[in-house]
Amino acid sequence: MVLKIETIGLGYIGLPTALMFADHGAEVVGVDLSPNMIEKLNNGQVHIEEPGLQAQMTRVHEAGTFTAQLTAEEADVFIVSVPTPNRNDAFKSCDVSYVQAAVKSLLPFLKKGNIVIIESTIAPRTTVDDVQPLIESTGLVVGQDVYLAHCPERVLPGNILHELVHNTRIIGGVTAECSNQAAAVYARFVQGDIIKTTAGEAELSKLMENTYRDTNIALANELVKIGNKLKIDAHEVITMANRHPRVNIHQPGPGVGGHCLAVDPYFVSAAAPAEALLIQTARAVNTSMPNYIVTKVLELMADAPTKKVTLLGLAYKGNIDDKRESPAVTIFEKLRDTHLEVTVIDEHVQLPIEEQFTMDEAFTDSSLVLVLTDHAEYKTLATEWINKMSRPLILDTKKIVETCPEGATLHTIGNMYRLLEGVKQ
Ligand code: SAJ
Repeated sequence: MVLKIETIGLGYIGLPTALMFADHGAEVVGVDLSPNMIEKLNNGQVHIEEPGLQAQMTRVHEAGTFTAQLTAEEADVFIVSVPTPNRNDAFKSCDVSYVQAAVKSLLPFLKKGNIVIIESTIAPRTTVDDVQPLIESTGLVVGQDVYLAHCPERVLPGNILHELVHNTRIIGGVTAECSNQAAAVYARFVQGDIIKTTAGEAELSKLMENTYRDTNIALANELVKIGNKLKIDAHEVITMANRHPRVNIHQPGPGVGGHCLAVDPYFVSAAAPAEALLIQTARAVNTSMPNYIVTKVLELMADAPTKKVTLLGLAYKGNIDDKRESPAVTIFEKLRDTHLEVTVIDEHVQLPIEEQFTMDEAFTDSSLVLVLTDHAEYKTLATEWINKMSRPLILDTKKIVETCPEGATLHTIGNMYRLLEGVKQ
């Protein structure tokens, strides 16, 4: 018999997951709230940009194994993949209301033998404390009549289809049988290891992966502040330190963006605020970076020949179009509120038409170019752009610029003390 899988939430993770199952022998129904999206998907068109996804959609559309609709119906397996934003409280805790609403929407169709999987990133204990009681309100017992597990996704945008198949998959069942049942579902396409654990361990391990990166980046960002104070190049220090076989300091930058690293650590610290001191400090260091950069820009612009500053990049990281939680956006907004004239360029992000400039236009009469995103386009800065500047100073916060014409002064965030000394001389 063909396995019927229903995915609730068809966003960046839900849609690729749904199509992957539809491409591996399952009959898949995708559920989402947006009528426009549903119509597009049923016409065989994907609504998100991800390499290989449209080709996979075309395949399953032709095979007739995927359909999208606005409401839930009966299935063998339900996969919940809906957003979990930060709440507006002091600790920015995890808002599980969309997860709860999604689970409630499938309850009328739940029957014996069904498997419910939560893929959304959730605060520790959510599966057992919030989802299990909802499911058991139907009279069905988890681990006996139906199976419940948290199976977090860990894929990197831009490489989702490969990583869905090849990454290690953590399966956190509420009981051992829940883990066995959910593991068998993913075994359809996962070629990486499938590790069975408890729901709580799966929830916290997912969160700690991103928290580890956030904390490590905070260390690099703090090192930048220390290095600029002591006049020691932080990038050089990191390169040396990382030659040690057991050291891997991450890269500093203008802050940490995206909807994962800048969001997930709060889910952990909100769950145990008195214990999670390091996690909170790391967040504070990373969120302080835009202000730190803005302060340095104001110092660099104090005696500049013009008031114009040019920003390269708005996306939260290189070669993507995603601006969510982007520190570049924060820096842009803060600089715009000063006396400076700010021009921004980002070839990957859709900007209002009146804010679209060519590189030539963006560099003309500028007294400082501030690189904020590591897009490949910024590896080489052309002589004709630099020649248009009033004062050819470049501050590269992502250490992406490899080729800079003679005559320009280029410094990274790690050694901008040199830039500041030069300006003050
Ligand atoms: N960043 C630095 N320095 C670094 C690395 C990154 O400043 O050394 C910044 C980036 O510029 C960006 C932010 O951190 O602003 C996040 O970028 P990222 O590439 O580290 O992560 P995401 O948010 O795109 O994806 C992460 C991934 N998690 C890990 O690598 C542990 C991905 O595998 C997860 O699936 C994803 O979060 C998620 O959905 O949780």
